[in-house]
Amino acid sequence: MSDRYQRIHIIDSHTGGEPTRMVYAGFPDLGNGSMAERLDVLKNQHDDYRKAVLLEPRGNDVLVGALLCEPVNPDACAGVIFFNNAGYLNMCGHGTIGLMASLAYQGKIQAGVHLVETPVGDVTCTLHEDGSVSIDNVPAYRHQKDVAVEVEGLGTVVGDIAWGGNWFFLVNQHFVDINLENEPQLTDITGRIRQALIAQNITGANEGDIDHIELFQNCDFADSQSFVLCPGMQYDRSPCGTGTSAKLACLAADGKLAEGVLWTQASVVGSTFTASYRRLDEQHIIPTIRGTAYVCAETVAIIDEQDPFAWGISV
Ligand code: PYC
Repeated sequence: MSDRYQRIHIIDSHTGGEPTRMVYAGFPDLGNGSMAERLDVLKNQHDDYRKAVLLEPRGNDVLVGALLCEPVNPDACAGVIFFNNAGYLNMCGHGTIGLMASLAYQGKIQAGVHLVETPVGDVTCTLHEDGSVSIDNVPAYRHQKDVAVEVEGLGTVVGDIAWGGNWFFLVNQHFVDINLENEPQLTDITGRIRQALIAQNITGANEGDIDHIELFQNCDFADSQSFVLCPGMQYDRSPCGTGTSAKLACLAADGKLAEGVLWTQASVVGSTFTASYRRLDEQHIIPTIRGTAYVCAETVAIIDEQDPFAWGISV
């Protein structure tokens, strides 16, 4: 008799408040291709697994999933595919820090330098003795400066388009203070900007979807504080690793931050990443993002074939 229950093994962590749900067993075999190829297999053939572990009733809209994969390169410690309530992410900084913390919790890695394969390239991670993690991210760059977009209810909004492992629209204009009390307005403002970018066909290179919007303001406990809207209309509780990378790319392009100088980026909840960069060539930088994740749950998700909501609630 076949078991009516499928089991998915999970470690949950949070990085500066932003959760990462690492799945380390129970997903279907995605083959031996690159992480980009395996992401396509997951997306096109097994998307129900993403929904089962992230959406209600088992998950919630804030969770970011990190599927732990056997790497292609034997020198790498892991491959990873990131996903959220709306679909798939190319790369995820807070999620990579969470992945490292979860692998350390499992005793699979020790303090030191580790290579991780992602769908957009390899990242080098250092697990420090104090448990914090530095990521040397994929190359980041500013694609366009001072792009004007007409936004309903806001008028002309000007921002930069930059790549930090995902596409970002970075806005320095002040609308309302970046603090948690203003979260509904901040989500509304950034959501409108996102809709306007789509409607006005403003994209990253190769028509890349600009699916993350960042607002920045000055801050008394960090170099800058940001509000980051993620693709599924949730805000990032962390300062956003790929978003901080995009920010560094803009600072570097404007000559406002020199190579190797530390930048502290705060999130809307007050958590921080420290960051710096080295120049790769005239246009590209390699950002290094450092933060700490804490493991907060170890669990087995059960998919009961008789449960009408076993694969999540979605439209
Ligand atoms: O840390 O890169 C990041 C990230 C992307 C979306 C949520 N967090």
